[in-house]
Amino acid sequence: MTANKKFWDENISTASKDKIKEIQLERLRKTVKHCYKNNNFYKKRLGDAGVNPDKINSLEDLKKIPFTTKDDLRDNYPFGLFCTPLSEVVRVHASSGTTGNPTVVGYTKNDLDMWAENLARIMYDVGVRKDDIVQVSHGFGLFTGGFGFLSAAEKIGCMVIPISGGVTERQLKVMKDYKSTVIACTPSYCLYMAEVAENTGVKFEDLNLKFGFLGGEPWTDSMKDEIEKRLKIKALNSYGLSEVLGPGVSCECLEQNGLHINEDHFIAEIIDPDTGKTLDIGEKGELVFTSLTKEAFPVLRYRTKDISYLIDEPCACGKTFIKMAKPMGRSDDMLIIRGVNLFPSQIEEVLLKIKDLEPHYLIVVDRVNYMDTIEVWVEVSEKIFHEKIMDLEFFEKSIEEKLYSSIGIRIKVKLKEPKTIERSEGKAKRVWDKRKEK
Ligand code: DLL
Repeated sequence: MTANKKFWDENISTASKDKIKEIQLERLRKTVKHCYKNNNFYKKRLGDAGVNPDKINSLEDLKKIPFTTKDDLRDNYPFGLFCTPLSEVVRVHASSGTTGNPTVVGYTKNDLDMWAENLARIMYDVGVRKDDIVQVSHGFGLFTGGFGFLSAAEKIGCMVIPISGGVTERQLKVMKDYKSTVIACTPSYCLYMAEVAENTGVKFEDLNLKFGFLGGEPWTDSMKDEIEKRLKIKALNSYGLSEVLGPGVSCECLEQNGLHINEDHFIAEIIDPDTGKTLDIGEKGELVFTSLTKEAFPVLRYRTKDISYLIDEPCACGKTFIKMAKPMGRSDDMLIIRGVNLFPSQIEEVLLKIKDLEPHYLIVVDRVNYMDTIEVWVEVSEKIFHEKIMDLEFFEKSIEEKLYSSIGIRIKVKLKEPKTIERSEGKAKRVWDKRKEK
């Protein structure tokens, strides 16, 4: 790899549509066979749907393959959807949120290499080079963000600072002293850094940052403008999900009008979330991915629940991969709080087990100083409230601890007088997401 090449792998990044389709078909055939042969769940699923893995004759045949869902992953927890022996698996990650069965994903050595390759290609193609210094401020752990960017940047040959999230003043000091040129973190954390910088007199114009690869949560164009203005960087939207890979599934190029999907490794479809019907290019619906090169944890038509649409137009950057519009919400009720995925049902499960609470609650999410905040308002029983037999502040703290130990994020609890939380005659409104009103 020479430092002045424009693309990481020009043959692939600028391949013709036909060439991409040819690669996709060959790899799809291989993946379907691999799933069928090496995993009982997929064998039964495909068999029940009448799919003969030896008869995948065109990409159109993809539509015959049944969808895979998060519930399938949960039902087969922890390793039931792995398609290689565990002895071949060298790493696992898991989707954030720890109540119930999280979704565990596994990688063989080849999978890790393929992951690094996918993300390295994305980073290189927008201009990251060996002499760049990459500050990875995504969490390291079961979350895929930290390790994903670490391996990709190392593959390019960059110097990596695996600083993880938090301790923002130190982040800024490191950024200044080590002369970081690239940052990878969530967009909300990026803006929070900007604020801490302003309060502590750090000026981004004096630093060396050029690019931010920002993702892990939805963000708007106005947030992008704000980040670019305050941090003086190109803020590129990076998308991915653990079930499919982690970061590295798709990312914006410098044109910033859609996220190129690494099409030689993933086939993207958009479906109507209600009917499952495949929609056309440009039509908005749920993103579905099929992996084409994964060994330990391939996915066939995985329903992401993310809402987007596909853009199939020539791009000025020269890449020919199809693009997806930035995800604009979800078709389920999953919340993303500071990068952590959370379902309201996880909170409910904890609350309903606590004596003296009523089953009336409201989860209030907001973004204050660019950081997500989350509170839960919950009614206490009449008895507790009127007889004042308990220190309510103490009770709140004990509920907060219970939520933290089972969900893994700090949620502020506010106890409310009985019958003060609005009732509903239809579906209960359990979440008030004030971020959507901003
Ligand atoms: O968030 C992977 C990742 C890490 C992507 C770092 C980019 C950067 P999960 O924890 O499994 O994986 O969460 C996946 O997060 O289905 C989306 O709902 C949401 N998400 C991820 N990136 C974006 C983005 C990682 N750029 C879930 N825009 C996905 C909108 C995003 N939503």
